[in-house]
Amino acid sequence: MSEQEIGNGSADFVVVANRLPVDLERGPDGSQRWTASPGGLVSALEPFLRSRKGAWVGWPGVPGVEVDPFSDEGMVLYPVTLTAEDVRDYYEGFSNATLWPLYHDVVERPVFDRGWWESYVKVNRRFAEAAAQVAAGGATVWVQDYQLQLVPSMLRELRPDLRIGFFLHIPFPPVELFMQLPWRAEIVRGLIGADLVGFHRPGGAQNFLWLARTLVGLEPSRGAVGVRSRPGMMQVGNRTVRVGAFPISIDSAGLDSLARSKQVGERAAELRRDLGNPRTVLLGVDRLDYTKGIDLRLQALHELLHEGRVKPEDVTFIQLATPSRERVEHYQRMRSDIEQMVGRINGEFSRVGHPVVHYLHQSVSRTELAAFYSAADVMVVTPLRDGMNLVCKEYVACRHDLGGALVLSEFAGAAAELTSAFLVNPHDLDGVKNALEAAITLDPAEGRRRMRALRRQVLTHDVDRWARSFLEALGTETTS
Ligand code: GDG
Repeated sequence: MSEQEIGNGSADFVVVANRLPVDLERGPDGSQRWTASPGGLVSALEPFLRSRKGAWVGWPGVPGVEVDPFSDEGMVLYPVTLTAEDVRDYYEGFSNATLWPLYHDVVERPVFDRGWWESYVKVNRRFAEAAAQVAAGGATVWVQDYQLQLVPSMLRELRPDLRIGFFLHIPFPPVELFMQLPWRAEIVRGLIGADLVGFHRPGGAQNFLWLARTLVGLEPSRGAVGVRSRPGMMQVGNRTVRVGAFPISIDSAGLDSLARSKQVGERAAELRRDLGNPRTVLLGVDRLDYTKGIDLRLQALHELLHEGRVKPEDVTFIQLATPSRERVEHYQRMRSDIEQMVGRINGEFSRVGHPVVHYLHQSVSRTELAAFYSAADVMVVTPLRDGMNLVCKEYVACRHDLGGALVLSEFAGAAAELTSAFLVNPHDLDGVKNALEAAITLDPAEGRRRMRALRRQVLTHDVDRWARSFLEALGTETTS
């Protein structure tokens, strides 16, 4: 592609997401450099982006910088500029202090602020305009996640020739909660600009269909097939909008092979030695977020230690809590609560040189993370609500030795697939304690049986299958 073509109606396949798959970093001397931030989504979509003329529209992660579109190994990166006010109002405000808590069962109270909403509309329009600019005639555009729910309709207005898909990575809430949103009809109207609206779970798709009927007066298409396994359909003017469930997953084979590597095996053994070879290593891995139930699992551990059901000399609990949204108030409060609980447990139960809880507020490399998963006897995943939760699938993908046990919240989307885990209701503290104790004392043969079943699911349902099934339902050619 020539330099003149970059960003100008040249891409056959466009991903629109809040963030670009690369971050712009600025040095103290004002210099700029790009660093890759590869996540599951990036690796799943890369083959599609590179095999056709692909483009990715997103924010480079730094406020107030204007960067021209550029080409990176066959893919166009199209940066969208956000000012410091946009970051405060559209991103930290409406996206993360209104929509995030509202869509996660109002675990925290959502803030409804008219100024934030205006910013959300304005920034969504900017993303839609960028996508309209870069997409070729008849291109497929795939819009990602809750920050960009108005983009489908805005983009359709600008470019009726495009095929538009939307996928929501977080739960779509029960209708009673969604109805609290002052701008509920606008959001639904934004989403129905897509040809296909995808959710992790059929329940989310059903809620959305009901709201589209109730708030916007849409009728299901004749012959709609329901949303259990095939997309449901609605008539929007002379268009059909399909709605369905597409549970996301991970690069299962890639992680399996990383976990089998000598480097990861040795590092996992070293980690256990460093911990003093405890009988049981428990592990939590989460963005530090109030939806993840980190406090609940600490409380469960605290009570088990108190009751003597778990001996401090036998267990070590590692909580890796990756820094997240540190400027949002809910997150600051939660961080100090969790750190206080860690201090309390360690104060009461640790010995010199042997803390019971190892709390890491930092992020580690993918290889190090695979070693943590490989070293852990019990993986503890207790969100109050989670769209899917990839961490539990990653743990399973790393356990080629069929070791380890998974304690998993029923309120993670993944629970529908990982039925051989110890499933818990995170609101039921006694239930969480019982599950932790059962996982700690699990008979190895039973553990292997459970892990084999979990691996069968995770290894056959990977992120590539997810992307293909979404794009096929959207009617996009996926063989290349
Ligand atoms: C949203 C939805 C849905 C974490 N710490 C480190 C690290 N991670 C990686 C994990 C995992 C990812 O971050 C977290 O993904 P989750 O799915 O668990 O959670 P969210 O960030 O909330 O994601 C969620 C997802 O979107 C996809 O649709 O499943 O429900 O909330 O991949 O491994 N990775 C590395 N170092 C860390 O310290 N390298």
